[in-house]
Amino acid sequence: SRTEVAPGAVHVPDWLDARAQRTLLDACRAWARPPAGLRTVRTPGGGTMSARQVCLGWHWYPYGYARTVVDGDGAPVKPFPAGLGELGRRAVTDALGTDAAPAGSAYDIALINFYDGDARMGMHRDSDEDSDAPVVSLSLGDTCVFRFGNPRTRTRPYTDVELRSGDLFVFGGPSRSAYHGVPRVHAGTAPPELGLTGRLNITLRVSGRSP
Ligand code: MD5
Ligand code: FE
Repeated sequence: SRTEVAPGAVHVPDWLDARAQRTLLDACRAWARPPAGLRTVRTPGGGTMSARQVCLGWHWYPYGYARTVVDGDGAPVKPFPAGLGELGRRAVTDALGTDAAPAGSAYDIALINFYDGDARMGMHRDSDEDSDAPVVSLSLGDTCVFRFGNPRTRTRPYTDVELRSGDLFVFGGPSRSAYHGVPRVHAGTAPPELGLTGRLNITLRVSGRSP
């Protein structure tokens, strides 16, 4: 099934089967190891993001992209694997159709966010990429409430959607610039056989930068 939550914003529940979820989780665990591993993100205002993060391809920091972990151990960011680019193109094709998928090896950033039971993500827009290509979001582990807002304000109107392990969400077209956040994670709801405590979200993005 496939639900268009807003123009260009499509939720595909259960897009990754149990085996694909396991493979992706194992890969995330390897990417999370140092150097350039999982880190806590600090915002310029002195805040701390409760979701911890690891980046592939380009390193995101508040607010820009770099090739090294400028706000962590200073190591070069791990490479973006070609397999994730293919997964991203397949995701966009399934959610939005062939015409919406960016060409060739366009996907070159993966941001992996780890949420424990108390983690949240406040309402924000993703605007540090120099590209309006669709963002691909994959969820593993605990169910969360994903809040999909609007392009104008941090506040209502918004739609709350439950994202479960294996779900795909693609944000293209006018929805690429909508406010969004994760107001809550339902601890202990991950599929037991996955062996994950908490939630992982993988986003695939196009930097729009030259290598
Ligand atoms: C998450 N991550 O569940 C979300 C999924 C982030 C972030 O928000 O910035 O790492 S990605 C949701 C997203 C991306 C781009 C556009 C829109 C939503 N949107 O227009 O709603 O950890
Ligand atoms: Fe975001």
